[in-house]
Amino acid sequence: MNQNEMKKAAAVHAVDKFVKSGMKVGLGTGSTAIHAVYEIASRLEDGRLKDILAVSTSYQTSIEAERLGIPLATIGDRRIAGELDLAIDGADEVDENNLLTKGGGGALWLEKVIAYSAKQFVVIVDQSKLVKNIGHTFPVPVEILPAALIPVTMGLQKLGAKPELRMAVKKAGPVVTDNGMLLLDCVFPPISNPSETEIKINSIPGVAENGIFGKKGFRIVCARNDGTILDR
Ligand code: A5P
Repeated sequence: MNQNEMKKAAAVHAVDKFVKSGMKVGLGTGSTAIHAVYEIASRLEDGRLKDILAVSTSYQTSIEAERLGIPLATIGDRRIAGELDLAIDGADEVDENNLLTKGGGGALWLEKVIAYSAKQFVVIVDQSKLVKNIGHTFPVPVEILPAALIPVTMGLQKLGAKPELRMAVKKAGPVVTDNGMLLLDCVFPPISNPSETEIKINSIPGVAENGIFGKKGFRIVCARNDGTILDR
């Protein structure tokens, strides 16, 4: 299997196993999560799923979900009332304790709100995303208030990071997120306690959110290139 086939296999497995009719579902962002969006849309279309109400994590996902006719609400909508049955999303790295780095697509802030508001968070990845320590090979994205660029950079350096402002492609200057913020991609020395680092980063004034997902209890669905699925 090539990488895109693995992404699709993980997404189809997760939708098949975890998405049930009547659920309130968070839809992630990125090249893996979009396969889950397509699978849910196809099941709504042919009747295998009914009465799904979804909350999207980005413009990318909202545009596709709207185009495909998946009913959307916001997390604050009274039918959702701040709690989802399930959220499905990709990740940039997954460690041995099922903790994650996310935000390669820049949507980490709303992704974290949705993931942490879900009774169950299912992470869909291909085998290239499994690592021993997060934050070392793939940088941890940190979403920041534009006016706080310099002090936040200094604060992150004090934590041992090497922050780099994410630059846009097809636009001059930096990436501006869906929330009007900037992103600092931070390479850390191997992170021994991700949950603690997640909190330390967020305590720097001017940080909106960071891409370490250090909450316990995430479910990982990982597709391997031999066609098998690791579900843990
Ligand atoms: C989006 O901001 C990210 O958190 C993605 O979920 C993550 O980068 C994984 O993306 P891919 O599935 O495209 O690798």
